[in-house]
Amino acid sequence: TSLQPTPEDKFAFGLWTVGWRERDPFGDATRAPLDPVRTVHKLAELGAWGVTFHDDDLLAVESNRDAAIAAFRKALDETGLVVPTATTDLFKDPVFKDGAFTSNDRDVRRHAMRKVMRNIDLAAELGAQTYVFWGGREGAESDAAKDVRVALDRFREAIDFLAGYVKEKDYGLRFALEPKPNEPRGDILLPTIGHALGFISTLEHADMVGLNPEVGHEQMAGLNFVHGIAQALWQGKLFHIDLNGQHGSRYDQDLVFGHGDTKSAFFLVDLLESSGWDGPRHFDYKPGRTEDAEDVWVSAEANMRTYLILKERAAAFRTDPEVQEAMRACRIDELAVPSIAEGESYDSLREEEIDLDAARARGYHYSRLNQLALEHMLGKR
Ligand code: ASC
Ligand code: MN
Ligand code: MN
Ligand code: MN
Repeated sequence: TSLQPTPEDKFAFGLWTVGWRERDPFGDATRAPLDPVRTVHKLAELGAWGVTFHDDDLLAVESNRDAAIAAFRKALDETGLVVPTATTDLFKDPVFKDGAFTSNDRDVRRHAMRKVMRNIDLAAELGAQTYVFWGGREGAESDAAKDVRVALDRFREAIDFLAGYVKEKDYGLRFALEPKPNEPRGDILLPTIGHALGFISTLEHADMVGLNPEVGHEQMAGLNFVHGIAQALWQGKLFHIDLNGQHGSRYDQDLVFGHGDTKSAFFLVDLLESSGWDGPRHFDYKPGRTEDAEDVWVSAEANMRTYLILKERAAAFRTDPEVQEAMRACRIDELAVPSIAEGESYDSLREEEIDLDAARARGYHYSRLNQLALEHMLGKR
């Protein structure tokens, strides 16, 4: 298979990913600002399909909003790159230090909603289908500082209000909430996929709100990202995805896709591909602090190469007759059989008996299957 990405692969990058200047709590930026126009051209050259942005990302080198948007549009027209998704920066400005939709300061909450509305107008104009909400500052460092139940009231109020705005304008956008457990706040509201799914079920416009889970964010919470994505798919709530890499529960590393827990990345690609996911393969990573202006593009390419390699490896795994035989030996197909037959009575279940000793003794043979997966992943088969 070719490792040359094409637009059919639907690879997308945020302007803030390749454009990340690598500031961290201990050091200043190591790279110069990147012109969004250059990013669009460079991504198209590398075979990407889409580009995404926070409102403020567009202003990286041009502070006049209209001029910045005009230049960005021109680059999109010249390259054919699409804008599948957009989002609002509700975290950088010190005004959001106590949150945006959940700041204790009502004026700040109203300002945040105005900021989102303005960028939703632009997102719709550029043809975006998904609008992401990452509530990085919605949280607290002290349990005394924030009444979480009231904060969730305000969070819900904001999402309902903005969803109503999209419906009134008939923009056809869907919202995708992005969970993260902590950083920059000590504790962030809607910390995991599960919390966010629960929150969505309480919304007035729940039909148009789903998730944008990020690999590293679930892994920071010690959770299995593949299981989280499977449940989001199962509930029809996977609206978008942020692919990157992470090594366990530590600060948010935003590594290149596959450069963290590679085995989880293999099973993630296997899940996305076998479930028929046809949304963007959106990378939300940060080129390392050590990387120079040219390395940035090597790292961007690495995300796409990793995905394509894992896609090929996952397909080889699925189609290998030995794997299929091993899966049958594990009785994976048996899980698809409903536990209760159609029309079966309570009595018929009650009267049945199982050979408990045989069931206790029977193995499930997962070691063989797991090793087959590993060998396919490592290219040994
Ligand atoms: C987003 C998003 C994140 C954050 C982060 C900002 O929009 O998906 O994970 O912002 O990338 O640095
Ligand atoms: Mn992250
Ligand atoms: Mn993200
Ligand atoms: Mn991120």
